[in-house]
Amino acid sequence: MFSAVVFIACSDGDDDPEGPNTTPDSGITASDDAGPSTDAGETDAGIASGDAGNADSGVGGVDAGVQVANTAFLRIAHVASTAGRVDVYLDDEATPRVSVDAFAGTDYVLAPAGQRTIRVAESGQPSSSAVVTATVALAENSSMSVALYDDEAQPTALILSDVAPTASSTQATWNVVHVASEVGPVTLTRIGPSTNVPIVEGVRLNESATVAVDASAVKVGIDVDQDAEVDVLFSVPEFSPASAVNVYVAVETPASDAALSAHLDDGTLLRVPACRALPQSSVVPLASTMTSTSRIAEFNITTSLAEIGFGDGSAGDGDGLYDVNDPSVQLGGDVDVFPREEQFVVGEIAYVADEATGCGIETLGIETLDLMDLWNDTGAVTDISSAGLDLWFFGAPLSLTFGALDESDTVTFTDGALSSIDLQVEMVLTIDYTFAGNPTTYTGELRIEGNRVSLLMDDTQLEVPTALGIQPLSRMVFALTGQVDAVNP
Ligand SMILES: [Ca+2]
Ligand SMILES: [Ca+2]
Ligand SMILES: [Ca+2]
Ligand SMILES: [Ca+2]
Repeated sequence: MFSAVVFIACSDGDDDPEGPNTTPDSGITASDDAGPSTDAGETDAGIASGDAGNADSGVGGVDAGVQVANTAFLRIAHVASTAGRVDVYLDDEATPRVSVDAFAGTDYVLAPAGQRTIRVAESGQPSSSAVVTATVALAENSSMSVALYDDEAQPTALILSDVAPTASSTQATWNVVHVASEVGPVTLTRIGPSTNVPIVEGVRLNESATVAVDASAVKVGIDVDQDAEVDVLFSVPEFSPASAVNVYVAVETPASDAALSAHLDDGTLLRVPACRALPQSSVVPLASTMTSTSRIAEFNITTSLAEIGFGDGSAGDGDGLYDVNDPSVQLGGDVDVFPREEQFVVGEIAYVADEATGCGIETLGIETLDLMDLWNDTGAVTDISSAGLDLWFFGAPLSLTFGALDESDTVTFTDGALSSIDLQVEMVLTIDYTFAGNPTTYTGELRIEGNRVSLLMDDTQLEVPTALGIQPLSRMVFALTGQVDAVNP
């Protein structure tokens, strides 16, 4: 259903209030006739003393519905990007009733019922410098909102009657208000999870429509050009059940896509940013910044340790080999185990984004994992050097391999930005110390949690065959950790 808007203010700075004769049908005018109490005594009584507490914060406002004779309730929603903080004056009062920042709202303040003039001036300016002037007929006990919005780069006011919430344990009442100047009728649709459901259809500029919507967080699409295709998506958070919320569809200057702001019943104005499109590419580079204490160690056959921070950090520096029992002692010559030092390239993952909207929290399966930059045996430079491991392990046939992905390996986007990678695959180091087909395998894992990457192994093998005979044991440790640069947790 549609509720008519009361009055659109002039934005020309004209102090002469224009009559509310542009109102198509308000239901307010009639009430106004019954509430003629505009005499000075009532205007002042009990009102002035209450404003100071409300003036700056919007907290400490009054609850609409608490009936005070000859009084109405008024609040401000400021979604005009062309105005900063403003003072809002009533009639000829020298002190502003309330002050409010751009993209903020106020709780209700009391105002005397009757025909009132509202003047909006830049913060600190007198009412005579008002940039917006509007008249409003305040019926006794009515609850009204003054919405400041941009109209052709000028702040303008729309005054509307607030709706009462419907009692519901699961739904909130949305009053969708179109204040996006130069935008035609808008249609709001609830997106998914399984089907899309219209919320309001064809709401025109300066009109509003009231509807009950699930109070839980919902994805909302707005069609701004009447082609039945959603143009902008929003992730609207949970509202309190049985609350009434003014949902403003506005545009900011310079022109942006439609923006949503929700004026909650506690006076808070909640900005709901538009969702971002996911990157065109569904490939995420795993380039990671590793900690300098990341290390690989073998405790028994080679008793050797290599650590990224060892050496002078220059290209080709020796990260090993040091005595695993006394790292101050270098065993033999320099071995460059980590040619890229802390700046690992690792590889990349790819995901399928077909169903993603870039709105809210979305988790997508990882389809492929490519770790060719972490280690490979082609002779190319990799994060862990194949040549370095060969030098370390006697030139024995050696490989570092990784297991397959499964359905629990995912990427998570929060409003279209990569916020987490959750990935775990097996990591196996195979070394044939006999050069004759008797491989020893050590097992660990590659794990990414959020933005933290780790290569972890602590595996002890017994009776290890080597070219010099059976060794009783070999303990292999990988302890490499870092952060994946592409993830913003
Ligand atoms: Ca469209
Ligand atoms: Ca180093
Ligand atoms: Ca190095
Ligand atoms: Ca896995």
